[in-house]
Order: sequence, then structure tokens, then C-alpha cells
Amino acid sequence: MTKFNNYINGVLTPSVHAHTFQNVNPADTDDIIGHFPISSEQEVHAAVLAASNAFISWSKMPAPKRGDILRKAGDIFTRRKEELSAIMTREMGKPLFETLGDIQEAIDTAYYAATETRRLFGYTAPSEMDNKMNMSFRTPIGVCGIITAWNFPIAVPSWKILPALACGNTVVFKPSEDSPHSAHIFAEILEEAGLPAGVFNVVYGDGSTGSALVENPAIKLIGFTGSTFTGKKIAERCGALNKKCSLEMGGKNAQIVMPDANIDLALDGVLWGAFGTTGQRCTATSRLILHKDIYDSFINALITKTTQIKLGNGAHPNTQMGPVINAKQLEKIQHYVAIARSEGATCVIGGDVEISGDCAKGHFYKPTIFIDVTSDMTIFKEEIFGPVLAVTKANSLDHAIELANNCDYGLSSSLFTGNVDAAFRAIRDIEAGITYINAPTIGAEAHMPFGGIKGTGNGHREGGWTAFEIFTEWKTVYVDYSGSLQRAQIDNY
Ligand code: UN1
Repeated sequence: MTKFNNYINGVLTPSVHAHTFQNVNPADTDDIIGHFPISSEQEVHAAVLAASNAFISWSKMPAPKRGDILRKAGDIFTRRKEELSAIMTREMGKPLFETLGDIQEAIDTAYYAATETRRLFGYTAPSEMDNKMNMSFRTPIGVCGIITAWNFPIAVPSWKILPALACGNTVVFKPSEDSPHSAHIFAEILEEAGLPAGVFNVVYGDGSTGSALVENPAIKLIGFTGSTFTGKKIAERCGALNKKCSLEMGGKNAQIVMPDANIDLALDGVLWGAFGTTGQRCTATSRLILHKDIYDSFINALITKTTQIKLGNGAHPNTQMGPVINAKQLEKIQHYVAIARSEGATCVIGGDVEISGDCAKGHFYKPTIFIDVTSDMTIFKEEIFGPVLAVTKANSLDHAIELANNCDYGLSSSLFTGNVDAAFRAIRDIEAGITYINAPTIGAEAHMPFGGIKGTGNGHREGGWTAFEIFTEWKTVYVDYSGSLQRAQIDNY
């Protein structure tokens, strides 16, 4: 059995105590990938100390030089893409074509971050005084604690870690218990790229490890992706401790389809949005809002297409939908499906675990569709994080948008229509950080702002240049070369 160690100060460091957790293949629970430590407060402290020490020289390194290392990391991710995709599929289940995409997102992010190190723009503005110059520029924040979910084991950490490093911060990364092996490879790649020891550290563990990271006084910022429940707790602690904190949390994303849409495209869109990654994306389409004129025909076609989805081990080339992540998540899905039934929604396909054939040894759930879902039902409101789609009827575009907005979350959204006026109204009126027109709710590109409003986020955006706002502070500088005391707002007015 492979035993994995934390990565602290450039060294794979055995845990000081015996507590470990198992990393299991969700498609075949007999397949144990390895044991990882549940890191204690001392181990977190050792990692944070290494990162604090490394910050002194890393933050002073010219940013484009840091960028050269990140570019090299992009090259190594590219070289190891196939191998890493198999590792990722084995530990978190999604099919290989999806894990390849996950890594591509990290490659894109690495090259983007590398380039951005030559463009960490500040700004200058005229002074209100003679012989005085005003300027402002970005500075790194310090040691950043990064805590992420398992559904995008490489892409989502890369959205945070690579910009953080580009800006001159150092990092302690606590990956999800369900995708630690990918984090191990992440560290290998950054080391090979030439990152100095201590700049990037990995501590494995559970909620207690994450909590030790949040509480550590030398951690200046927490970047978190995960549940709204945990995110809110982190935000409370960061508020009390006066730490910067960026949160990417849940979603309950809706796709609206109007009668004038390209219906085949809308069908393909919802199939990919709802059942891609087994519905386990924050951006997954978990609500489908259909205009009444196409309600019945669209549902019939959707059921037919859903029956064709090939469920199985993501490592097999024909698999279209992999397992859900673990037994607990499978139970959670079952729980929500039972509630949906008891509240009067109609299950037209799926609604149960899949245990036949290739699926016998894993955590598989059938692609599931509930129709006649109303806005008061639990399945309409709460994030399930599984292959369960709730379909609701709308009388008009305005009604559809109202239904889409009737939600505590605000991450992604989508409208299929052939009408340009309808599209622009939806772009304006849908309450979400991301709106797609004639495309599903999933598919964010690495160089665009990513994040949500309402229960999804706390005002930050990852992806593209907006991530660099998260990982920098501002320094404002006034240079007075008049040789005399010039009192602002007083001597000049
Ligand atoms: C997530 O939803 O958990 O837009 C991240 C997408 C991916 C990233 C999703 N590029 O679906």
C-alpha cells in the first residue's frame, strides 16, 4: 500500500503521528490508491513556517522571473497530461476526456499567469499638487492557505495557486480528502519547474486540518472552493481574525429553453450541463426551465437521449458518465430523491443507484430527471451535487427568469433562444455571476472571471485577471519633489 507524505519545504515529510485516511477509487472501491496523513496543527504549522520563510525571497524575485517558472510548470503539465488524467480519473471518477480537460484548464492558467507577471499593472494619476507624483502598485499578501474540492482536482487549485504564486505569495495547499493524489502530482510538477523549496507546500487531511490552516496566524488569506456550509464557517473565522478570504461555493444553476431555440442544441446542452462530471460541478445544470409550448416534447426527447448515456468506470474509453465521489454523497443523492418524490415531483428516468455490470463495485447513480418541479420544492432549491435534474414549466421569458432567480445561489445560468432581444434581456436580468447564451451552464474558460453572487460567493472572481485582484494588496506612493511641505487639501485650495 502506497503511503503518501505531506510536501513541506520541498521535502516529502512523514507525518508525526499515525492517523491516515484512504484514497479510494469511486468506480471500484476494492482499488485503494494509497494512505494519506490527516495532518495535525503542528504539521500545518511546519508548512506555514516554511512558506513564511520562503516568502522573503520569493516575494522579492522579479515577477517575470516567477512567471518563467510558471510557464515551465505549464510545459510539464502538458508533458504529463495523459498520465495525470489517468491518476485523476482513478481517484475521483470522471471520464478521461474530462480529466484531460481539467488539466488543460491548469495549462491555460499556468501560461496565462506566466504572461500576467509582465502585466501586474498598477496605475498612476496626476497629483493635485505641483512637483508631486502619485502612483500605486500591487504587492503580494503573504502566505495563502488554499482549500479546494475534489471535482476539479487540478483545474480549480490551479486557478488559485498559480495566480497566488505569480503575485509573489507563497502557498500552503490543503486538497480534498477525495483527490489528494492529484495534489501530490501538482507539487511534483511545481518542484520540477524550479519553484524554490517552501514556496508551495501540501498538507493532507480533513476538516480539522483545514481549520488549523485558517486559524494559523501567519496565514494571511484563505482561498476556498467547496460547500456553502463550510465556506460560511471559514468566512466567519476569517472575519474574526481579519484575514482576506475568497469563497467559491454552491450553485443551483438553471438552463432556460424558449420555443424559438435550436431544440437539438438545447438538448445537447442540458445533457452535458446536467450529467457531465456526473452533475458534480458547482456550475452543473440542476434546474431546467422549459417554456410551456415545448415542455412535453422537450422532456420526451430528453428522456430518450438520457437512456443512451453510458455509465461506467471513467477509465474505459466508452464511458460518458462516471461514478459519484463516495458513499456519503450517494446517500445524500438518495435522500434528495426521496424528498423530491415525497414532495410530489415526478421521476421520469433514473431515481436509483446503478449496481449492474461495470457499476457493481462503485458508487454509481443513474442519470435522474424529475418533472413538474415547482419552486417551493426542496429539489428546486438545494444543491445536490449529483446527476439529478429538476424540470419546471414557465409561461413566458419573464416567468422563466423569475424562476431562475428564485434561488439562494447565483453562479451560472443559461438561456437557449433564437431571439436576440430575449438574450440581452436575460443577460441583464438573470442574477448570476455567469450567463451563457445558447450554451450550457458549464464550460468556463480560464481567462475569464469565474464566480457567483448570492450564496455562491463573497464578491471575488477567480479566473483571468480578476484572480490577481484576490492575491494582491495595493501600495499607494506619493513622491513630493517640491522641496517644501505641501499640505493636501489645504495648501492647494
Ligand atoms: C466547477 O463548476 O466546479 O466551467 C468548476 C466549468 C469548468 C470549471 C467548473 N471549467 O464547468
